[in-house]
Amino acid sequence: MIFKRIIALCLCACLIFGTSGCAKNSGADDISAETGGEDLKHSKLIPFIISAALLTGCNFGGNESMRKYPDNEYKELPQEYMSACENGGKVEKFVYTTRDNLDFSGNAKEFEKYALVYLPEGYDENDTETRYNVLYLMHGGSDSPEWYFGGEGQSTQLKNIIDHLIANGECEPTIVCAVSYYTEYSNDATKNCKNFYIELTKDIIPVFETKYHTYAEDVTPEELKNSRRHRAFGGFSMGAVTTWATFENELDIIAYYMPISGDCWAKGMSQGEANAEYLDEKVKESGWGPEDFYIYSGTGSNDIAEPNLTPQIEAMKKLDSFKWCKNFKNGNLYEAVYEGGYHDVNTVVRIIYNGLPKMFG
Ligand code: FER
Repeated sequence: MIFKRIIALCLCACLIFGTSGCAKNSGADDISAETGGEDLKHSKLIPFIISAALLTGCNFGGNESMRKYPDNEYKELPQEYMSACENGGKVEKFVYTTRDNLDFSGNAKEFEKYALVYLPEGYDENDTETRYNVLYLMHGGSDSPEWYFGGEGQSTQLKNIIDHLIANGECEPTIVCAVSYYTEYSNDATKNCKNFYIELTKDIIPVFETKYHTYAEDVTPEELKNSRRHRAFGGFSMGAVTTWATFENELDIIAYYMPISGDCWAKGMSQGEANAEYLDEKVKESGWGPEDFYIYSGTGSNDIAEPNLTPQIEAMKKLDSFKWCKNFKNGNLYEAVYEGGYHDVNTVVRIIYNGLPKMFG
């Protein structure tokens, strides 16, 4: 890859130094105006341009991955994506041990919990070479991982949609881990959502990413950081509240976020400006910059959370850490709106259908 880049750079250098007018031009419009009579000279450059593009893998995004950049704009979900896909993945249970992570007495009782895991078609536990992106996904109030994936061996609309996205090459094969913030020690959703990131990082990720073949080659903090662009967190309603809380705390190891139909509650519900400012401060404290993370948010136009979420996103647009964009090539923040959508699964599957292809890499 590096070798190819060096050749490509040499070709680009030939291209630049061989074209007399380019250095003087300041903008695309100027270039086309000034080079109007130089068709012949430019036709000689075409093979160079093509070979440079081929050698760089047509990747002008600037990082080593072959990341695609589809436009962020809301697209309607094709009807056929809702029914079963010929080459589908499977859903299984992942069992892990956790405890009251806020009980520092030393007596916190351990107990078992599970997540429902979507594994893409072709996932082979014995193939340790192939690596997969991972999306951790949180349900809404009084629900469970079943809300997304039904249960072990089951198929749901969401599973079908992800199967189709992967089968059609619209997103890379991705593992989806549907988690829950409910625990044996607390049913206080607000408190659980705020603190779920602790369970995620202490009890889930180290075990989950040892068992499943994510991009983390091991689960040391350093390796989780190296693989952060292959890790996402998303959720619906209280799951979105959890997503914002995870964003506040886990930028080191998670680069992509998909909060659906729910605002940040760090400064209280429906406090868009205060929460936006708080999130901006958290980004600055983290040391990461606007190029280091992406937020693909979404909601329905009739969704009860829309009047909470949209003003927060509007406030975020005005702050340094966030850059609204129609394409993640140019920024890190977007909110998709499903016209006519309510606070329900129909909105959620459509936002995930739109959001997942923008994640990773
Ligand atoms: C919101 C975030 C979360 C919201 C509702 C919720 C109406 C969740 C409520 C619940 O599950 O009780 O912005 O707006």
